[in-house]
Amino acid sequence: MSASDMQQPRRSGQRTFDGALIGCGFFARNHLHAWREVEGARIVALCDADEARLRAAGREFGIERLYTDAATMLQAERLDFVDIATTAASHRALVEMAASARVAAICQKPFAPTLDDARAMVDACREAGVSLMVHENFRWQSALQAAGAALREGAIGKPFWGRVSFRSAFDVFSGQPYLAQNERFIVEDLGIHVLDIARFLFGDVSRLSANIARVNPAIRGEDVATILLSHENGVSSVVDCSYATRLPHELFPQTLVEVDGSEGTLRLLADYRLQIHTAAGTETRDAAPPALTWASSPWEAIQHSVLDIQKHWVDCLRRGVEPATSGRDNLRTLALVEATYLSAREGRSVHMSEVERNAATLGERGTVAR
Ligand code: NAD
Ligand code: 89V
Repeated sequence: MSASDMQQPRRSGQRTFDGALIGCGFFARNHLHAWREVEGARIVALCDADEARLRAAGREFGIERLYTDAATMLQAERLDFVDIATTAASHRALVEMAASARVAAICQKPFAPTLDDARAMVDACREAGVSLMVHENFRWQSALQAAGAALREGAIGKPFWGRVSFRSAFDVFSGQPYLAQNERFIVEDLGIHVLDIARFLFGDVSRLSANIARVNPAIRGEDVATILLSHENGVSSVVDCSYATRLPHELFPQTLVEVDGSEGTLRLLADYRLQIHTAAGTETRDAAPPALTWASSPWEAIQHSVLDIQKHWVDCLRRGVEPATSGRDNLRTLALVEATYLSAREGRSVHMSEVERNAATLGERGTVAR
């Protein structure tokens, strides 16, 4: 079924879509603030298994229909969509529940713990005829959208090399303590955004090679990753991320970008300065996110991207088209995460066809590309 065949919401026209948010934890507050500013959608109900969190969110955002069980909520409410802001372990069950109720779904990243789960979620929504978007918001940051637009317009000619870099010593564990316990950390949680940006800027990947390491002894997973990507269009790029990098100017949560093209260079520099250099000269402009009344430092760029991806969702629901970061699209970003771990574990480069074909036995067998 194509995106345009997807079931249209129950009522059509310039109307308001009714949604429910599932998971009222650390990040969900950003979704709830943003929903208040998205024209054409409103959150009518909340769900969290933790009753205290649920009631606190209900009070703060003035939402009265509260549920501790998603199945009960889906039966009781007449919803156009659910916005799932729980951690990955619960995503498949919740998305499949929404699909069974023929309700469209937004699902936070990481989409799923495995590619097989993610595929099952995409299939369930396709079979139910409902839209599914992964809340992969980083590419929606204003500075990254500006960089992408400049490349598409040919500002530096044909790109041949790129780097997408996120290096920080920010204490991410204070807001998200579960990250310190995860066996997989930076690639699955943060690298997933940076890899998605590389796909957004340079297109899909045919092959990659990765090194990962743990520097911080107090956490379980890796906190440093360096990944060399060969894109299908011939671009070579480097994705690097670190939570072990102490800099004189802490940049969290900024992603820096370098692109070399046939006619010039593009740099997304610190503090959202977008620089384009060609034979005609050098232009540097401010690509910082517009201010939001509810933004809190240093999260402004991420918070603005939450607003923009949620606006995009409503626009796509209205038009009956597939979102840019649909479940289907995100399978390819998730495959890059899996390929990164496989490459690092086995010390070899990995063809994406190998990961995409052998999801069930990922890491156990496959073609070796040396
Ligand atoms: P959290 O643990 O603070 O909140 C999750 C909430 O979901 C909890 O209150 C929990 O009780 C609830 N929950 C879990 N399973 C449930 C279920 N089956 N039914 C109802 N409620 C359930 O987590 P968080 O830090 O807010 O992260 C949530 C997700 O958001 C994660 O997947 C994380 O990776 C993602 N995240 C994304 C960004 C971003 O920029 N896109 C930033 C931070 C976190
Ligand atoms: O996007 C995330 O999931 C977050 C953060 C941006 C802090 O890494 O964990």
